[in-house]
Amino acid sequence: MEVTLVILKPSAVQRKILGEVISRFEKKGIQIVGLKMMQLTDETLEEHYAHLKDKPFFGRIKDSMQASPVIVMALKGLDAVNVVRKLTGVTNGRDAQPGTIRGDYGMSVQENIVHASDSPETAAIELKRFFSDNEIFNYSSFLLPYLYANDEL
Ligand code: IDP
Ligand code: MG
Repeated sequence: MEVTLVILKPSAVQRKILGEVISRFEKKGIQIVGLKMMQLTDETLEEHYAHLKDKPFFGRIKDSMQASPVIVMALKGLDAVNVVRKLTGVTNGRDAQPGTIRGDYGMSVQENIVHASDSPETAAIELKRFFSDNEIFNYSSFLLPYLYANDEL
């Protein structure tokens, strides 16, 4: 099973759609193994969005991610990284497929509701960035036999 990182951005917090977005992951069969609210710092964002630091809009992204606290979540499932990216949709909310979170809830590239790790390697680094080991839980999911066949696990 993989664990991946999702951030519910200020665009989700302010628009009061946290419950709906979290519910989508739950209904898909993804297990929530970590969840907390936090105010992101400049330092964390400069690390998290290092691949964008030379872009002219980098300052705006940082401001946007600090406009309110965010919710960070650790989500577990088979191929969770890929599954969660698919549920999230492409970066630009106007291009994202209807049925995806960005496709259903957003009109913007920047204000696009969620962050999701883009590979297992990135997920491992990002989970460490936002969670300490004792904030990620290992607990039985009693639905497992109804979520997966034995040979998938
Ligand atoms: P991703 O979130 O789909 O993985 P990235 O390219 O990693 O997309 O960009 C990280 C975040 O930076 C995006 O989710 C979006 O909020 C913001 N961003 C990316 N490109 C732009 C842009 O061209 N204008 C404004 N914000 C952008
Ligand atoms: Mg990205």
